[in-house]
Amino acid sequence: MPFVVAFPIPMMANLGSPDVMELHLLDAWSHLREMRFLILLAVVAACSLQVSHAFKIAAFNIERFDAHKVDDPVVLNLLIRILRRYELIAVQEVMNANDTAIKRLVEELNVATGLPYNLLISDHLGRGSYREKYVYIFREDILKPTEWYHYDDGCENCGSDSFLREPFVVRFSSLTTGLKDFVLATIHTSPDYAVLEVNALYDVWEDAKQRLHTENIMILGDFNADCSYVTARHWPMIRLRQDERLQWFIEDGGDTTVSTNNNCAYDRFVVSGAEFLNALIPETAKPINLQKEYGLTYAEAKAVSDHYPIEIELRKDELYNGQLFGVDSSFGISGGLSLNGVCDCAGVDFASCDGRCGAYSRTFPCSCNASCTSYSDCCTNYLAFCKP
Ligand SMILES: [Ca+2]
Ligand SMILES: [Ca+2]
Repeated sequence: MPFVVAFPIPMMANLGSPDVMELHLLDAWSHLREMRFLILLAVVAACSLQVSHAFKIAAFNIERFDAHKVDDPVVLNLLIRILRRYELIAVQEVMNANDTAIKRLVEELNVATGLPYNLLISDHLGRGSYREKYVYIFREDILKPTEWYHYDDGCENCGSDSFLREPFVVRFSSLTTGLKDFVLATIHTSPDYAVLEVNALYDVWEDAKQRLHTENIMILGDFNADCSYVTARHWPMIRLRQDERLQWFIEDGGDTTVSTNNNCAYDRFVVSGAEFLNALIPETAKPINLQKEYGLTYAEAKAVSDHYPIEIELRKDELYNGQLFGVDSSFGISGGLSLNGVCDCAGVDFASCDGRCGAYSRTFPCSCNASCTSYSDCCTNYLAFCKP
């Protein structure tokens, strides 16, 4: 039950010196009041249980999320109003190596809602010193993460890995939705290599199906899949877009950016599996325009993020019996370390950018990262392979 109520006890000492009879009457009256209060509470709780079945998943790039956002009471309040719409949120761009800011956000969310949200946190991901974490925030009373891993995207020390921030894959067990078991894989692509990384998400999908023995998979997050990063001419070369078993939910004409100067559908849901697709209510998929939804100025919305959250609703379990998961697991679950081990780089051609976009090291003879053009140290085939 999402309710915790303290009953005020009448202070007998303040009632003067009533005789025994009066005391019994007062006692009975007070019990009657408590009973009526309890019945009222039960009715309210039952009603709230019925309407609490709506189940929404969100993906939200909270631009450079760190302590300065939870320290700002206006931004914190807005973040809580946004997050409380959802049962499950995949957050991108969590900056700090220590998780104090994101934990504080979820603690404040729990105080505001009276609900037990918990969080599952990825490794600190990136190729250089700039790193980000993925975080799943979820209602622990109705959702349980049962398996998780970082996608193994190749060898970072050879420059042959495929993602700047490899996807963090989590399987959830869900009580209140018709779909009881599903997998989410969240991503924040490198804008410089969005075409290649969105294409490589196809391999993440194939790998997840094999590892987890399910087709019910949603890839969600900031794909950077629009405007200058992914253009109409790129779609034919992106397997994730071409395979008809995968359905895309935020349309190309959508706008997931706070900026009023552009109209970019960077953030997406991509879903496979007949059961998952049947469980979704397609018309509920949309970005939440923060300015319109919360009556904010551009500056107020921008203080929260440069992205809008995107959301989608899952059908409820019509036969849900009110069962809840226990909430005794630790607060702030570590998702462990990325699987990238040190590789021997056998067979890797360090003079080529084929399969090595983003590669940079002082020990490499040439570079395949976006700044190689400014430093004039690109491998000769950089443009051909990395800027399709
Ligand atoms: Ca990587
Ligand atoms: Ca916009």
